[in-house]
Amino acid sequence: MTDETPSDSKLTRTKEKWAREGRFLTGKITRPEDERLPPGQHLTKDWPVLDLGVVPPVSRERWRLDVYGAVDTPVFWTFAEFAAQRQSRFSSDIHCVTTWSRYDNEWEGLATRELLAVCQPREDARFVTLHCYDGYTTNLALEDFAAEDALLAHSWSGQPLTEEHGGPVRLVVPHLYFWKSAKWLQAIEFLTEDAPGFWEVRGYHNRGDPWAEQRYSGD
Ligand SMILES: Nc1nc2c(c(=O)[nH]1)N[C@H]1C(S)=C(S)[C@@H](COP(=O)(O)O)O[C@H]1N2
Ligand SMILES: [Mo]
Repeated sequence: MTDETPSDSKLTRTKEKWAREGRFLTGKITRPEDERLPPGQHLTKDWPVLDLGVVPPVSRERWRLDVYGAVDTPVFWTFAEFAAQRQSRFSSDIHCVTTWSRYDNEWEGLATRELLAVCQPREDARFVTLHCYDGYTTNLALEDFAAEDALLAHSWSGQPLTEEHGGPVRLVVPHLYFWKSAKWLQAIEFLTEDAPGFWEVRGYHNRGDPWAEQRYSGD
């Protein structure tokens, strides 16, 4: 451990530099329908850990989820209340902007579409910002958050999500680069205006579609 704050860490500075230099861009932007691996990615079988370097201590007992902002029904759940909602199991691929991809991840949790049915976003809600227990944030357009395979996951491969991978609960949005999949999820804020998050204000693309290689701002 050092006394550097996460936003001033070596990793953060290195990734900001990659964004400035356009590192890992292949220039390929079309997706052949039968290709599962996005351009510039390579497959890995293990599951790397990537975050700001601070694992916030939050047990299932202490975990809370706040859902607020431009919604008709704000939600404040304990883990037990969250787990009592209708559960889904989805299998999906992970694509990290640092070029690793991992196939066939088995997730279990609350589908974002189920959450939307509960909290009822207002007509003018267009974006969500995810707030995390480590201070990390990331933003999504409401349509991306509402993807049919997106979920708030508490388990992976039939086991509780480990703390290094974002337990008790993380977001999983499979069709976008993995930095959009917020670990240690604490709150979901619905917004009428977009509010770029931690990496989005540090040179990373606002949407992050791996198939269009939207790695950095301006790609
Ligand atoms: N709360 C939080 N969520 C986060 C991050 C983070 O630093 N803090 N890093 C993001 C990035 S850049 C990636 S690639 C993935 C990594 O998830 P993993 O460690 O489970 O592979 O988490 C994303 N979600
Ligand atoms: Mo990442």
